Amino acid sequence: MTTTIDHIESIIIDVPTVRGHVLSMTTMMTQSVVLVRVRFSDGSAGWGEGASIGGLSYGPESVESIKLAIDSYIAPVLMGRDADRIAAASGLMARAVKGNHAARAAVETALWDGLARRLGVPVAQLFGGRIHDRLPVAWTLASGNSETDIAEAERMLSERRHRDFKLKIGKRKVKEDLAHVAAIARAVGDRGTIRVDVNQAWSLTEARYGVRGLQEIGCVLIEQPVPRERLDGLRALTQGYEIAIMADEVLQGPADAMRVAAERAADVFAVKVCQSGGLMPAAEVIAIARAAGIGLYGGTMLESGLGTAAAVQLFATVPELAWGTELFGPLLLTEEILAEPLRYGDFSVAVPDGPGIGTVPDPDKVKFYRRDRPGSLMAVGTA
Ligand code: MUC
Ligand code: MG
Repeated sequence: MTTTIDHIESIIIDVPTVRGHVLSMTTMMTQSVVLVRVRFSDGSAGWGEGASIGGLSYGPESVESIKLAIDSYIAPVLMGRDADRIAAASGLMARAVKGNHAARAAVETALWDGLARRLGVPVAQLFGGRIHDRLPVAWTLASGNSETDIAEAERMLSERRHRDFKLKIGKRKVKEDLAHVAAIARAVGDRGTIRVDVNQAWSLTEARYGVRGLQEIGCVLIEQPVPRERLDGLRALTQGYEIAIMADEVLQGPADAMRVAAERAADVFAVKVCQSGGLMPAAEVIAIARAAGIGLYGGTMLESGLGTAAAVQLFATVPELAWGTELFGPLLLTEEILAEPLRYGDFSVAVPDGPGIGTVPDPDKVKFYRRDRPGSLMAVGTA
């Protein structure tokens, strides 16, 4: 008998971050994500997550737009459809909803989680089976202050939690950012690696100056230094310097990946499930990178534990993740929302063994952090 999609529920949750997270375009004090629960006709269920960063300041989707797209446009076209035919469901979503990749990713992930649970296997098994039992995890230093960042890096190193550090820059003058990166690189020395994420903030002129300086400091990777529209600029930097240039915001799915690869406009892809439009499109981005000889990095949209677990399932199947991952989302939050948290340690995260994405949210935590709970300040628009 066919198992059908019976019900799709989307829930916005707001969880405070452990400290202010300063990016070039915004400072986050809270991370908001959308949890999606799909119920199927045989009584099974699947969970997924859609995330964005800083409202609409980072990208074209916010949690409010993700929820609206799911409730008003995705759920109606998927209701009653065959739950096991995820490719068909994804096709319906793509036809009914243009763009809105995080919304589609959240639902698609819940469908994979549901299918894997019905089969009694981890999601990784549906993507070829896992190759890695653990994935290396970088940490982002983004307090906005060099001394605080150095103290944080020291703590991460001594706890053996992270040794690869991504610094968020692009908000200050290039020269000030270079001094900031140099101070942290000096403090970390050869105990770890230093990468930066400019989040599109530089013009090509600023980037030329910045990239040369970063290269001299010993930084190993520069993420999205120029705006996503400036593929020519990204290409000039990739081809003009030795240091690795990583594409992030420019990669909104497989078609963009193909364009960047064809132009040889990046050395590395930061692959994000939400930005790609789901686990399968992210797998396609990965396939394009592998075919083009582009390095891979497991990126994050700062998903909570749920979305992070889904990404862990996918990246565990990738033969070579030359630049590791940054799947630290739940560690940036003051509270874990999973019933069984992901296990971090030894500079890495363990791939969960259980069926589906390997974990589920804790219902009490969801109840506590959901925006529509009675008395929530976020619900009345004061966020
Ligand atoms: C980004 O642009 O990569 C990932 C890690 C982090 O701190 O911010 C994000 C977004
Ligand atoms: Mg980035």
